[in-house]
Amino acid sequence: MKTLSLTGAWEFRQAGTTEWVKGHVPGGVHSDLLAAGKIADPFVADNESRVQWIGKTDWEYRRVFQVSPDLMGEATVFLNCDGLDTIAEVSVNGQKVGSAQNMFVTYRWEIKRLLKVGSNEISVAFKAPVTYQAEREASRKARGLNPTVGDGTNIRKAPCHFGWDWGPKLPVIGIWKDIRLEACSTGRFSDIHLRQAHDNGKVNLSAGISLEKWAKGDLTCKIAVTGPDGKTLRSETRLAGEAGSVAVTVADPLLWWPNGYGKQPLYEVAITLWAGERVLDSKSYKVGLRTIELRRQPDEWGESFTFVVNGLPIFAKGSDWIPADSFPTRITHAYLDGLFRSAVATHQNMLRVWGGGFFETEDFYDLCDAYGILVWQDFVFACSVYPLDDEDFLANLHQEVIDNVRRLRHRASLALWCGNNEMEQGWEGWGSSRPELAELKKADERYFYHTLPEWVRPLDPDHAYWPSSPSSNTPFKDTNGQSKGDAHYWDVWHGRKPFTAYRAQFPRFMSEFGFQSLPPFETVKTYAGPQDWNMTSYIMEYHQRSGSGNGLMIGQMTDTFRMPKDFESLVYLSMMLQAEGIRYGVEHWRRNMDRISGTLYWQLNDCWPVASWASLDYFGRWKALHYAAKRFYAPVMLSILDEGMRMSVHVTSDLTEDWEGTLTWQLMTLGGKTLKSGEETVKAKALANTQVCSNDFEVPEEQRREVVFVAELRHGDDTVALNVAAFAPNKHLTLVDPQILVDLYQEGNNLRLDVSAHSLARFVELGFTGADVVFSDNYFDVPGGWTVSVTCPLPEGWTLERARKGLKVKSLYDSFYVIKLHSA
Ligand code: BMA
Repeated sequence: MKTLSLTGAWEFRQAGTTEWVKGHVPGGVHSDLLAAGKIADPFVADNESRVQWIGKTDWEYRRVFQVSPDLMGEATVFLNCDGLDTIAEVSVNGQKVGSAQNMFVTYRWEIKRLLKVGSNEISVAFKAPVTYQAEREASRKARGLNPTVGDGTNIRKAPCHFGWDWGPKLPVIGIWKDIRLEACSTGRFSDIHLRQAHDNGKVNLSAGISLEKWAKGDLTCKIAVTGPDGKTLRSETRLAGEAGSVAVTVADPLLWWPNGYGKQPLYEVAITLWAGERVLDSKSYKVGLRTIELRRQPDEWGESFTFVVNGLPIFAKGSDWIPADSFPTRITHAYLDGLFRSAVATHQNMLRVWGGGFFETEDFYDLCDAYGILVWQDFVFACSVYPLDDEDFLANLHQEVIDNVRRLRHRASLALWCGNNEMEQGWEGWGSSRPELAELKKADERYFYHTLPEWVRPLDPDHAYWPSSPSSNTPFKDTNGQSKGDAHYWDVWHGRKPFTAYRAQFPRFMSEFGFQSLPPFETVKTYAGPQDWNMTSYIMEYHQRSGSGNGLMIGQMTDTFRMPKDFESLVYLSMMLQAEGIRYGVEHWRRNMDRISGTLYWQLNDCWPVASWASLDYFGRWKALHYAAKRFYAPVMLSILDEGMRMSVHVTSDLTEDWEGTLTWQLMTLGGKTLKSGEETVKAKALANTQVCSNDFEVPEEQRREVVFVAELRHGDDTVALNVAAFAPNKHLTLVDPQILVDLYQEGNNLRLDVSAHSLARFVELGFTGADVVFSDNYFDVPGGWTVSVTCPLPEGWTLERARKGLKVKSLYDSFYVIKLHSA
């Protein structure tokens, strides 16, 4: 096969105008206009509101390319478009080639008859997505149910492109994936289905082959599998017709494990198609060998919902994933890799590719395979009612399902296919009373309980299917139930319940729950100027898409903390609040790991700089929540179950072997005076929660604001975790200036920071002016008289002296005004 890439420099214009502008493929109109200096950055201030015309405008892209006699010498020449976003008509040399209606489908047209040796032109005309969506919507009997999120239900395009409760309305238009010519004469692979059968310690790795042929005669298909040890297994088969299979047996497989449970060895699989001595086509894959199942078994609480890998039940620790940039073609490998490293550093082993975005790129799934991140893959439907009663719409969906299931089913990281996000819950909660929706409700059930699984099963019999998230697998009933299936719990954020409400929830798998914060101040500065640094300013509310979200944050903030003294303190408190809330939930669910099999907090990342539920902001900066995740997702987690005056200490272990350590605990004053203390040997059972001790302290009312409970878990000389629990809300603690002292040392390319405090320094935030670094820990407590050591990389080009000067330190005490009374 010969290929000719058509990516790179193109030009584009608004349809009907004459000015062509330089553009780039893969890319899109917004990012091309931005690069050409024709629009202001939509992520800054309220610029997004001034580029809304783009989505209501038709656009054209074109380029010239040279075709060689060699290419034209082949029997067929196909135009391959891996991703057209979205309603597009493709022409070559002025003649129509075909049209596209689905961002997630791969289009392929034979175009040899339209080509000539030498110069050729390709053009792609895009219809305005907002206009297209509105026209279709107008012809529908029933409309979307959830007006707080974007309405893009009539076009097969990432729903969040039309705005979401964390994202801007920037409907991308353009060629967003690879585009190329493929010329071949004899035959090519049209499909390869890699499967692995584990039996008695051996793995049979097979490839089901489908061919497209333009000549008679047998072809040969070869498979070569190279293991991490460098050894290659080979096999081949003769194919007389258009289908067959080829396989090898790996006798001593190195198994692939989710992050935290083992390594991620990947086998290189090369599959080639031969006509005699000539290679016609080749495909390569990296495959992790493992078994995976979603175990749903009756138990004392109902039915389990546990992912089991290589026979081992996994506690899924992770988060929900949204597109990493409003403009998907700007997402670089380095940026994506950085997000994954941050997820891995916080012990995450599962991401849910949420159904309001898109099926992710190869790069994304490569990283999942490489880092051991399991993927809960939603199909692309979210929070609305789709025209699933429309035959054309269904035909469009069918191709989308075929293309994407075929593309992803060989991935070691793939754990689950899930029908949609919150549509079943939507019907149960907000929509069932509207009579005109009855037909659509039936169509919805038919699609997610019959059509879709019936399409998926033959394409991929090896992965579980789940109808919706959340669901109990009983159409529209008990969708957020506690006995079966997965749950989304939003009563703390949207419902304004206190964090303690998390402890009343015992779902079988918590696939969404979240609490917002502002992004770090450095990030706020990218979109808001000093005049906007106020929670209810126009710009701060503009970069808040969850209704009155800023007010919800303030409400909970004043339940927990004192009034912040300035905007920067408010930013800090919002992050602390989010970290505390999510910690509270996860600690509870992990303590109950025999009943709950996973927590995915909403959400890992952002697509632009905004107030949101993310733990990593748009620039990949770690919010306080991300540091908290490193602690609450640790393989050995220390937690304090604080119930009134009773403090119970738990150690929850995801290790596969029993673990031993020491717990020391103290009841101490904020100033560091020990009132009571104890030491316990910790024998933490593998894959279980262990209660280490439980004490009712009966702290007298008048002491409750000045005493805390401190628990330290040690392994030999190392501190594994240090937790502080209070007997009064943080806002009421009688905190005094902790006089934090930080000693900095250079250790190779790293810095060690010894942080000590005279009295309790709650939620110490470290940072450097002029450099972004990730610390080994941040937003941590330093009890009175203690020293806590953390490390970080020495910022590039910095000296120790510069680091000393640039260091910024604060704690909860610095977030509120203290009126100092001076005696005369
Ligand atoms: C869930 C998600 C998203 C949304 C989030 C926050 O419902 O599925 O649709 O962004 O809540 O409201």
